[in-house]
Amino acid sequence: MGVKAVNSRINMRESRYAKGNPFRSIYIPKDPKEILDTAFKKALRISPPGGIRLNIIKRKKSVTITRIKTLSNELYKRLLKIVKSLPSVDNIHPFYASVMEIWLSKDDYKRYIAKIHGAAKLVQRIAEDYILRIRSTKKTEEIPVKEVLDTIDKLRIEAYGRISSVIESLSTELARLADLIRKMKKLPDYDPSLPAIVVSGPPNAGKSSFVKAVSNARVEIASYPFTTKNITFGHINFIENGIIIGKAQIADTPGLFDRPINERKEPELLALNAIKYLADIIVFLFDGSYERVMDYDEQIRVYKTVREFLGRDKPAIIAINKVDIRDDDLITKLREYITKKENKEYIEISAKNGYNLNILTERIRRALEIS
Ligand SMILES: Nc1nc2c(ncn2[C@@H]2O[C@H](COP(=O)(O)OP(=O)(O)O)[C@@H](O)[C@H]2O)c(=O)[nH]1
Ligand SMILES: [Mg+2]
Repeated sequence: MGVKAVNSRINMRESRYAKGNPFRSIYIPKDPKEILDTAFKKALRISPPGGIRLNIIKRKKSVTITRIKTLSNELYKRLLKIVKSLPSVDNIHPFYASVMEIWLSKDDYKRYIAKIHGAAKLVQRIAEDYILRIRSTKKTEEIPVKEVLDTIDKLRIEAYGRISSVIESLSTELARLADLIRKMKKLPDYDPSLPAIVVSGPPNAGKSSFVKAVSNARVEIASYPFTTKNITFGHINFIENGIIIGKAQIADTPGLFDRPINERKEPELLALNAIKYLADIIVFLFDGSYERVMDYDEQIRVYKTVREFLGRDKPAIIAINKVDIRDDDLITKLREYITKKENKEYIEISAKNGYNLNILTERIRRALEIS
């Protein structure tokens, strides 16, 4: 609608971190069988060399050696690809690194990767060893052809067996990594070059409704708590006189309950990590309605937790939502607390009917120093 950006790099900043979720395009087979099957298929496609000049032993040696080589090369390549595809936890944005630790410690993550790498090298060593042994089988006066062929078969079966068990020994590591990747992929693509607003508050306070109202985020809204289990990003353009003067990303987060950290569920831990590591500012929504799921005291304690995770140097913008179905007693108490105890201003909004949302976005813009 006649809106244009004066400069596509408005309020963008440098970052040492890449844009997006570092686990986005990773695939880890969760079962070693998958890796073995593909490699064996390739190896078994090798057919014995033709030609009548090679004797039966040479033919058997040749095909067996090529199969073992192919098998180990395929496995090596596949395992190394897995190792290389996994980001180094020390180089990814701290948000992703700390969320990862909800499910898998950094040490285990590193150990698993090292074990896969070790397995790749071990497979190659086993293959080389057996290839040498197969090469040195010979027919002699005492050893008839049949026996040589049997030895080659025996060595081949042994090599396949040892190689397979190396791969199978990775079952725990692969399963845990695959599971981790599946969970990590659900995280949003954070853009470190843009400021981030994190919307937080108790369950059912209208966080998703607010994010949906002010951004392009596709979020889920429902009339019961726990709808939002994940973090979703939307983007906001700040517009003045028909011109985009700034951009930000805004995160919808799961609601927080009033309980100690060790009793918090995964969605809450995600929310707290977003507050701690992604937020440049937060918008805290109190639920000021008679339909609230949390009473005054609990809401205040949730607010205090959020403040603690945000750190003192970052601003929190406070709003009381659902004033269209307001509980006056509750709102009076909240107002007392916010203005007297916290010495802060707040704004009454309705995410549902849009009341005061423009003023709230204006406050966000000022807090982000976009002008
Ligand atoms: N009356 C009223 N209902 C609202 C308002 N904001 C959200 N809701 C409703 O409250 C419920 C929870 O909203 P949601 O945005 O999912 O809350 P969240 O759990 O904080 O993300 C939904 O039924 C919304 O339609 C509001 O300002 N006024
Ligand atoms: Mg929600």
